[in-house]
Amino acid sequence: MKIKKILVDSLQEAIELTKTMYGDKATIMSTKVVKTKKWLFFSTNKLEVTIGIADDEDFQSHFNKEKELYTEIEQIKTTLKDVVNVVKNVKQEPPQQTQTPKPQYQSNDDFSLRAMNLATKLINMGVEQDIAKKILEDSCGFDININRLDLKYEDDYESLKEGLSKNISLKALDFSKSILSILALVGPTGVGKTTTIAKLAYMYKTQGFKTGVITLDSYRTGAVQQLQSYVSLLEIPLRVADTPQKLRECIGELSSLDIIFIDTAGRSQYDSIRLKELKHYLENVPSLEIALTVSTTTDERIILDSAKKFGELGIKSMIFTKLDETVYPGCIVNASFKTNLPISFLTFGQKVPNDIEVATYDNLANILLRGTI
Ligand SMILES: Nc1nc2c(ncn2[C@@H]2O[C@H](COP(=O)(O)OP(=O)(O)OP(=O)(O)O)[C@@H](O)[C@H]2O)c(=O)[nH]1
Ligand SMILES: [Mg+2]
Repeated sequence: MKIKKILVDSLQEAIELTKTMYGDKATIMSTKVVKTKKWLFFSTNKLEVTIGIADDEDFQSHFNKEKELYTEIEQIKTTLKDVVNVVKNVKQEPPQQTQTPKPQYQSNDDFSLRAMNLATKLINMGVEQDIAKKILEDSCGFDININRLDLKYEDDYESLKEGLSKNISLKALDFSKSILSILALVGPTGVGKTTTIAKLAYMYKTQGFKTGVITLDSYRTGAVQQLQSYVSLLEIPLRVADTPQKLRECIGELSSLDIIFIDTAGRSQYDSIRLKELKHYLENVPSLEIALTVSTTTDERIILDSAKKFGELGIKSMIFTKLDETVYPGCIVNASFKTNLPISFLTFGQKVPNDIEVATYDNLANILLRGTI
């Protein structure tokens, strides 16, 4: 912008002059009264007017800026229209299905609240979600009043028993007082085979069966003495067999009994040579039933591996020990469900002969609901 100063007599003159000289580009910026010498000592008052004259570029850039502003406003208008359209379309579209999968037991959709509480208890006890769901479905019936699956009975205990009975099988060993039965316990080391044999021999003795024990664990230091101390206390005959042939002889010696329990040395499920050796002992033994003994304190994957490897011996049921030492008895249900092997006995302490029970849906439901038999 250029600045010019002019002297005029009045503001009116200044306005007219400015317009004539510079046109619309000029504006009066300020005025002030000044004295001018006219002749010798005479002076007159004049109005000094400061005029601002805009450059062409100023106009151009001003014009350009305005133009840009208008373009920007137009763009904003278009964007707003688009946004309004999108919002309208969203409103018209049917509500989209949520992608988040429904948590299995946190929805009221399928099960009643108390049914879901039961599922939560099972899961907290270590039962796998899918297995818990299966058991729950069988513990429930459809209640038309609430339009949901609800527990079949008033209390969760009875309902759970029903659910368990549909999914887990039990093996009640039908020992007879007229025919000789033989039960061998096999399994990994230290799971409680010997202790359980002593408990079993006594339990059936008190039920009127004539019981005896044969141990194949002759080489481990103290193994025979351990069993001897139990059976002599219980007045039960004990034999030691260190070869398959000797085993047959021992069975012959005890053939007048009703039940013979065979204790085996613990061996790793991954030691195929020792498993074969054991198989050699047990094959062709008449009326033989083999039970896999596993501890509930063992990792479930190891229990499943044991079931697979000892399965080659022809196991027919599972005995779960050391229930007193776990807070996750759900592994019993998981293992039995996955292997399809029935459960025969449960042990829950070191005391011989007391801490053992025949597996029932009652004691399983108790363990799962109350954590104790
Ligand atoms: N807490 C608890 N301990 C048990 C139970 N059953 C056995 N035990 C203990 O587990 C330990 C091992 O028991 P054993 O009967 O010797 O085990 P095993 O399977 O015969 O062992 P190996 O012959 O070495 O393979 C002992 O200290 C037993 O008292 C049970 O139900 N609960
Ligand atoms: Mg033993």
